[in-house]
Order: sequence, then structure tokens, then C-alpha cells
Amino acid sequence: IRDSTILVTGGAGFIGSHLVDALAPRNEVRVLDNFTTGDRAHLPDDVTVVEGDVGDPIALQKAARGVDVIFHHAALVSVSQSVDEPRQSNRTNLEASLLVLEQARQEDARVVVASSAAVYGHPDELPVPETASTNPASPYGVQKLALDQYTRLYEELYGLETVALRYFNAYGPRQQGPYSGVISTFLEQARANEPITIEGDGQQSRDFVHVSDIVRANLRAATTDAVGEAYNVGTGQRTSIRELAETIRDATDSSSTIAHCEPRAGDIRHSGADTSKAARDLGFEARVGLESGIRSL
Ligand code: UD2
Repeated sequence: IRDSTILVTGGAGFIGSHLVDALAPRNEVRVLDNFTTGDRAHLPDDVTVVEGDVGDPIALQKAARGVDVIFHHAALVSVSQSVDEPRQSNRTNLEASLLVLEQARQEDARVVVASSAAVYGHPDELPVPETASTNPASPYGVQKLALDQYTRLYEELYGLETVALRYFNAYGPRQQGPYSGVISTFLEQARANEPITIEGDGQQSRDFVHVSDIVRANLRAATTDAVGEAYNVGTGQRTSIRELAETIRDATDSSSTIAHCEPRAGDIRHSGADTSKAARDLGFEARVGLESGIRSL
């Protein structure tokens, strides 16, 4: 995508800021972020920053005026926070997202939204295709599923060009903070030569996808003809948490021990993407394998 005017909501966050880096050289990029978890230091100089909440219609309107494409990455990403405070996460993840879709309608802009593997809950098929049943296991998952369905409906009802990307377990540089995911936690523990803490037996598995691949999926979604659809964004490979702990310990030459603690309540046992739809309709396939992705960190 080039020579376009683009809004990235949550553009100072983990995934958003990498997307901004990829877009900024060839496009006019605007970022809407409230900087509660986002970081200004991650933004290139030549983007326009609107500091504000995605749920604030005035800020959103200002940021979205005249755009061709909106990448919607602003969200409260903590699953456990959504369990503790479902209404608060609903306001950001669903109500504000609906505001983004309405704004896109007004601008007739394409919208690419960040959905999640959380829409599947405990998947009943592996690898899980987009057609699998959706029974989210958290308010976060319910909110992402509703957003995902709204994007489909906005295409159907209003002819808006929409795409939902269902991310599996994202990792990469700039993933930080209390809700940052198992890879950044294990890396921190390994670097400090402290015990690597596996929750449960470590046989649970995930599909870890590098943020550079997530960015590439977004760029494909910006130009695909196959709109009104949701796509899995993963590698198609599952890795157990035990294997992950060992890979990280080896990659960092750490003397950490590997410890087991209580399993997480309600943990998903296995998660892995069927990547064939994204390959067929977006021409997207992940390129970064887990070991090289971890080594690059
Ligand atoms: C991921 C997403 C979440 C949501 C969800 C959908 C991240 C960071 N979160 O949650 O947003 O989409 O998938 O199902 O990508 N673990 C340990 N030790 C630790 C930390 C974690 O053993 O110190 C285990 C944990 O119990 C789980 C696995 O690692 O079995 C992955 O945990 P996570 O929090 O990185 O990601 P997940 O899959 O729960």
C-alpha cells in the first residue's frame, strides 16, 4: 500500500507501532493513541499523532478525517482484566470499535481490525479453521467475536471494505508490560537466570506468530479483494510451553532452572491456526520460525 492516508488506532502499541513503521515511508500516517500502554518513543518522526481515546468521538473524528484505510489496533489486551472488569473492557474493545466502524463508514474507508484466536475459546478442531465454532472463554473473546462479526456485517449491510484478522499468539520486540505474554516473561526470567515458570505441566501448546508476519498480513488485508471476511493469522505450527521454555533457555545461554507452578485457571489447552484461508485469499504465509524469532530478540 502506498500514497494513501492511513489511520492506525493504537499505533503506539506493540503491534500498531510495527505497522506504523512499515507504512510510514510510503504513506501519510496518523496515529490515535491514549498512551496508557503505548510509547511515543516507538513512533517515527514523520507521523501525525492525535493523543486521545479511541472511544472519544471528537478525537476519532479528527484522526480519521479523509483517510483511505483504518487499521484498528487500539484495545485493552488483558484477558484477565476483562474477566475482572467486563464492562470496562467492553467499552474499549467493543463500543469504541463500533465507533471506529461508524467513522470508517462516514469516510468510506477500508477497515482492518485486530481480532483474536480468543474467538474460538477452547477449539474443538486443530488446527482451527475460520469456520470452527466460536465459544469464547472470556469477556475479551466475546468482545473480539462481536467486533469480528460487526466487520462482516458492515460489508454486508453497507458495502464497507472490511477485514478481520484473528491473531494467534503474537510476540516480538516492544511486547512489554504486565500482559505481555509468555515469551517475553520467559525471556526476562532467562536473562536474569531466574527460574522459568511454567504454569501447569507445560504440555499445553500455542501457535506463536512473529509481529513482522502480523504486519505483513495487515498489508495484504489492506489491498485484498476478499473483503467482509475473517482470517486466521498464525504460522500453522504449534509449540508446547515446555519446548518454548527450553528453546528460550538455550537461545539465551541461561542457567535458569525450569519450574512448574499451578496451571492457570481456565487455560486453553491447545491452540493452532489453520492457515489455508489466509494463504488462499490474502496470499499470506508466515515466514519467521519460532527459533529464529526468539534468537532475533
Ligand atoms: C493469548 C493472547 C490473548 C488471547 C488468548 C486467546 C497473548 C499475550 N495473549 O493468551 O490476548 O488472544 O491467547 O486464547 O498473546 N504461561 C506459563 N508461564 C508464564 C506465562 C504463561 O506457563 O509465566 C503459559 C500460560 O499458562 C498459557 C501459555 O503460557 O498456557 C500462553 O500464555 P499467554 O498469556 O502468553 O497467552 P494466552 O494463550 O493465554
